[in-house]
Amino acid sequence: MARRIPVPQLEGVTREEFLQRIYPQRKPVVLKGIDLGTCTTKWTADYISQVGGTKEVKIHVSTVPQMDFIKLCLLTGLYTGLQKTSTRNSLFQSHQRALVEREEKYYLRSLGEDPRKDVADIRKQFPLLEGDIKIPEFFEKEQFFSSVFRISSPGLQLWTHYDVMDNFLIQVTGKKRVVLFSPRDAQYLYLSGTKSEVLNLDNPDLNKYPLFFKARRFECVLEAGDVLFIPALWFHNVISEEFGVGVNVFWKHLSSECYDKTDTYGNKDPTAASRAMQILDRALKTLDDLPEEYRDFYARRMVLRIQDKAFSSNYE
Ligand SMILES: O=C(O)CCC(=O)C(=O)O
Repeated sequence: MARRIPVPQLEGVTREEFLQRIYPQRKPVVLKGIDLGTCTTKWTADYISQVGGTKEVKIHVSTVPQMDFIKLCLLTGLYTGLQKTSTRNSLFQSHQRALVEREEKYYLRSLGEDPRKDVADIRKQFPLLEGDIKIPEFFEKEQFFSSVFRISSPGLQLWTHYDVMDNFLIQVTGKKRVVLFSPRDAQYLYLSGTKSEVLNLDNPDLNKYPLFFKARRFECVLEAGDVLFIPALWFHNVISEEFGVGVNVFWKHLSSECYDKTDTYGNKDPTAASRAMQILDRALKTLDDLPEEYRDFYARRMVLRIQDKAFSSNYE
């Protein structure tokens, strides 16, 4: 079983303390006692239904608590306290009976007006709710990337993934358990793109994922009013212990030109990283010209070069 390391919790941290002491460490931390405005008392399911009820949103529906992309289906409907009131998505309609016969779990992750071009921004998509929440002003305005409204059913688990932006995950109501893994442990997480294939963190299939137990597991429980700082590239897995409403705000850590201009979700690798990955894929393909014995030898030499270059000792 992986070691569980509690994420530090800090009370009443100021902007200066955060920027000078906490941010440079590039480690997750739970900030408690931050003034978030009236949202923590106002944002009940009834209130959100009234204020946001005419807004059409896309909601993920899952027949199992552990969401993955295969068992997931998107429905378009009006948001009324996470009751579906209208559906347009034919995929959903064809699965509707199967879904309602079992227990359904819902997950809302707000999107921009045109998700292919626009980032989510609660100021634009939910102007009537925006006034209730004070986003901690710890970063410069130019660093702002997106603000995402999230609502989830109790028991729902979001797969382990990383984002490329720094993140303030604001738990407005409800309770969530968040498990985090350092970018340094990426090699134990069985990645497929930005996600880990290991869905069941508490009882992983160690025959399939034998190295998973080596990943150091950081953990915290977010209560209403808590803000979790998740540095870019830190993996996170979120289980909603109660029905909960949250907002997460992505901030740029690197200068704007490093990021992929087509990224509206905050999870496309920086352009230099994508280019390097493509070159690596080409290099590996080039090795296909050699017989297996040689391919294996030169692949090992490539691994050694990468290890020498990438695993710097001063970054923990
Ligand atoms: O709180 C959630 O529902 C998910 C949060 C998350 O994945 C994120 O902020 O990137």
